[in-house]
Amino acid sequence: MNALTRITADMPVEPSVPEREGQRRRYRTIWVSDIHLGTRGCNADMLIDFLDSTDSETMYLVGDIIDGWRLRRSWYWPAAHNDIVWRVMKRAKRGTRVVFIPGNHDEMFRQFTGMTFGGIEIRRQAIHTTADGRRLMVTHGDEFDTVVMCHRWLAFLGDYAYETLMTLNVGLNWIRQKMGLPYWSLSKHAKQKVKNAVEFISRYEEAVAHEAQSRGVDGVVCGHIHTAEIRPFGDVLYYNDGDWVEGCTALVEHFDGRMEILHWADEMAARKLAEAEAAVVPLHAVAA
Ligand SMILES: [Mn+2]
Repeated sequence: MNALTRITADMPVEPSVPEREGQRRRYRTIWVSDIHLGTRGCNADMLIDFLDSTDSETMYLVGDIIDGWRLRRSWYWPAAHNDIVWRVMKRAKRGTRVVFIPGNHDEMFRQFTGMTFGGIEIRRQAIHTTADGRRLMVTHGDEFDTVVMCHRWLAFLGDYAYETLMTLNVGLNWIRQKMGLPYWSLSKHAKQKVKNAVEFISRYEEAVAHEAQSRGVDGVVCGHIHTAEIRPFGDVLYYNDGDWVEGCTALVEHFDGRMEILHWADEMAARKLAEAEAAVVPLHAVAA
């Protein structure tokens, strides 16, 4: 029994958390990756909020959307994870072009390359043309682990320590939320402290950009290393849309071709602050 069959069998007609009403921010393109549905580390509530707040003409799911590796070990599929699948399928139904590029954790979908399921196109890679005419190669990016010749990252990612860190991250943020504090990524902070990880990231980015240059494209969009970035390497632009386990980020293209990384934890914190400020009754009103 594969994960795909099981997930579709469990799929409800309606999501457990209904879609939020109201105006959505519109973009030309949205890229998200490394959601890792099926793991406790996935920040599903934040992603649901993001999906309910935005819309786009095209949406790329840049791999590691469903964590098949983890699901095979133990089944973990809460209602919020269904809600995300439901929302993505709903987007496709409403007319967004949804392209799914499987990563290494959801490689079981790679066998369906070239097919379309529920309006979602499955591709191995894609070429995206921006509004200002630039050609970007879109790929998950796990193939560059070996190029970097540094299995440190895999060792780091596959590590028991990393998983423990992810679980701690969820617990810590649960407590922070109860205390009214915004989301803060423990794992992201830890990674910045590990010299090897920092070194790996920069070598990885360089390898990906080098490949893009040799293919004659103007830039590359990938995920995989859970580190959002927009960085030029020579004439090539390297874009990484980040992840929804640590950073909770998405890459977006505005209608004029301008690219931006959205940090959703910050966006949510700013919105909550604005709502709280709006709810405060001015002192003089109380005194009167
Ligand atoms: Mn990956």
